[in-house]
Amino acid sequence: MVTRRNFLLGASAAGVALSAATVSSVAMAALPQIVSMETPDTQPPLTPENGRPYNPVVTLNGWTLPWRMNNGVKEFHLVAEPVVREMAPGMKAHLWGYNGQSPGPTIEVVEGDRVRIFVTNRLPEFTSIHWHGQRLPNGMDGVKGLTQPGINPGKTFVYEFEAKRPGTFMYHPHADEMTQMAMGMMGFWVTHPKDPKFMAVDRDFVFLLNAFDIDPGSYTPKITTMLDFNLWAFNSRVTPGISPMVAGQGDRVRIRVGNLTMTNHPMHLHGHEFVVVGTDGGWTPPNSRWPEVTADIAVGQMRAFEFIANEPGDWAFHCHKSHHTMNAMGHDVPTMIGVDQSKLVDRITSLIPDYMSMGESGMADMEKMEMPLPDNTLPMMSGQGQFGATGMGGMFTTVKIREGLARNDYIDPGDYKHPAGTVAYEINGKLPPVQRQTQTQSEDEVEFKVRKPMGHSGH
Ligand SMILES: [Cu+2]
Repeated sequence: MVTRRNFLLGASAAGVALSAATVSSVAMAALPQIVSMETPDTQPPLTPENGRPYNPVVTLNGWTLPWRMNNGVKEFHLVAEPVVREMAPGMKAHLWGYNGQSPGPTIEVVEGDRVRIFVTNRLPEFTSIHWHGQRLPNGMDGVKGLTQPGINPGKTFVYEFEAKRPGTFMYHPHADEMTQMAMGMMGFWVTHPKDPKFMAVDRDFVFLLNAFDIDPGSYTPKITTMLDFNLWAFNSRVTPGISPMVAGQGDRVRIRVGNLTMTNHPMHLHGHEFVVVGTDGGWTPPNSRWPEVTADIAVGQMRAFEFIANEPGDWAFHCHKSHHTMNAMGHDVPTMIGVDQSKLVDRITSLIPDYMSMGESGMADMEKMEMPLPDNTLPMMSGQGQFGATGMGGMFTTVKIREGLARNDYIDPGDYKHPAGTVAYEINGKLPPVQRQTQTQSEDEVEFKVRKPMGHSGH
């Protein structure tokens, strides 16, 4: 079992740094310790060692912030600061976040907890934190100018309120949002119900949807981009950098997702039906739930999906917008399907010897594109499965369901071993003749027009 103490001990080996506040005034010495995470790996659930009991969540490629109990108040310390986030092996982004990572740590409290959050600003400009979805005094809502002045660089503000409503929440700046959210400033918040048996599940995964526009070869997101992002992420990670969600066969699994991108994402689960048990406003009434395999999450919304992990296997879980399961390289390639490029290639290679044609039979060429990439970017379609390239990037991961997993076992079990005779296979045989249906219109009267709009704005 993972307790807070052995989590911290284990995690310090894995990269948690406990650092004293750099500001050495007497006032700062009274502030809670700053806990910082150095690795983008998924951390084990943080089982509470004080306060009321709850069933902790697992943050995909993230972690939960430890707190200090001070006269019955849970005290947290968030530090807004520039961070380096590995988005997938081979690509690092220079982002803004909290306590060493973007997104910041997940905050977990219990319904009715008194919560005090110290927010220190180490950014070059003012900030604030809005506690998205919470019931709280108006002056704690974090809207710069409207409910508080900005937190200037080097300053610390304190927010304090009672976590009144159980459910799924987010936090993010409400000061220069376009810059600060495009730079990765956001975090997850879960208020657990007073009764740990209420809505209890075996596995409870949480993550945010976010998006960045980072040119291949560069490190910093373009903050003026409004829709045309090129990296579609779960918790500032893209495939192949996103951890699988591991579950035991028969487990009740919850996946909570918050959307802080600038467009909607239809999230799709393979092999199982889920119900939406929670929204940003709380738990859904049981008689309002219906089974589905895809649920759209609009900008600013949270959804909690639940399903029984009945079917063992490696099941895809991804955004169903196919350009959201791609990475940065090759986003701007024109459609070349059906275009015979051979004559063109001959003429271009006489001018540019290294020229290579692409896309003549679809974009699958991109999967095996092994030409050198610029520094610090990811191929558009990567991801490897046991049968070869998956051609996936961006908002894609798997739910790995295995028989007989221990309750707290979140370690990637590797590729699913399919029982004999259960994998689609190639068959060799003579194709039967085509049976043509009678048509009222002759074929040469039918005019086909295939037109694709240029550009790809309006994601
Ligand atoms: Cu999407």
